[in-house]
Amino acid sequence: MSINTLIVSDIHLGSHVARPEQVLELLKNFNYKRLILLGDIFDDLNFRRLKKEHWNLLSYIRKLSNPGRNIEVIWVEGNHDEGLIEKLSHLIGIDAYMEFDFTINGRKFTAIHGHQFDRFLNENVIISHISSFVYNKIQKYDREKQTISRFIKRKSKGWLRLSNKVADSALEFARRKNRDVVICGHTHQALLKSAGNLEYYNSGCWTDIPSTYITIDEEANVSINEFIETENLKLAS
Ligand SMILES: [Mn+2]
Repeated sequence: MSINTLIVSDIHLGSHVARPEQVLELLKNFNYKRLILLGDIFDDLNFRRLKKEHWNLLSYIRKLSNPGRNIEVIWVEGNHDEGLIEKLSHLIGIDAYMEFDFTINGRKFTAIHGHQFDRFLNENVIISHISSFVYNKIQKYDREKQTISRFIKRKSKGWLRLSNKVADSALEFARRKNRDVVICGHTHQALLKSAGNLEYYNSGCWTDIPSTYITIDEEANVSINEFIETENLKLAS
């Protein structure tokens, strides 16, 4: 299927719940002119945690960025891959940004990871590290269906409040920047919110099932999609 832009965020390579094979399948499923990796592509700076499948995905992304492919590959920095950009962007061969502006069919987009709008995270880094540690532990013991961690995420009022707060701040950011659409990741919660003519989309994450991603067509229509695994991949894994 041909689209203009494909956006994925929060892959968290190196973590136990990363799904590099599924991301790779997604990247191969579409034809696109632009790929935006919208932050938290890596879980942390410890590369020893990267397995073969994680490196396979990185080397595919590197191939995509070959000039002959005519695909613009963009990496927008997230809070988990903070500090990695300088070291890695040339190794993987892609351009890195704090925020990235683009226009499709006259519609002005901005893509930013979203932790900038998360005051709780910024002001309480330690508390948030502890809670994400607990969340990761739960996910680790519940890898198959991830029912427990998804239940916690769905039921947690704090999480929904955060997800909404990031949306509102991002919409305000887009208004000040005079953009039409703002796209974020970070909250791990796929979401669409609008305010007047402005639209906010969150691409969700790849550490939960179903994993989600964003597509933008040539008319600048945006959609949030759930990834559906093919039988082939299910049999192989
Ligand atoms: Mn993040």
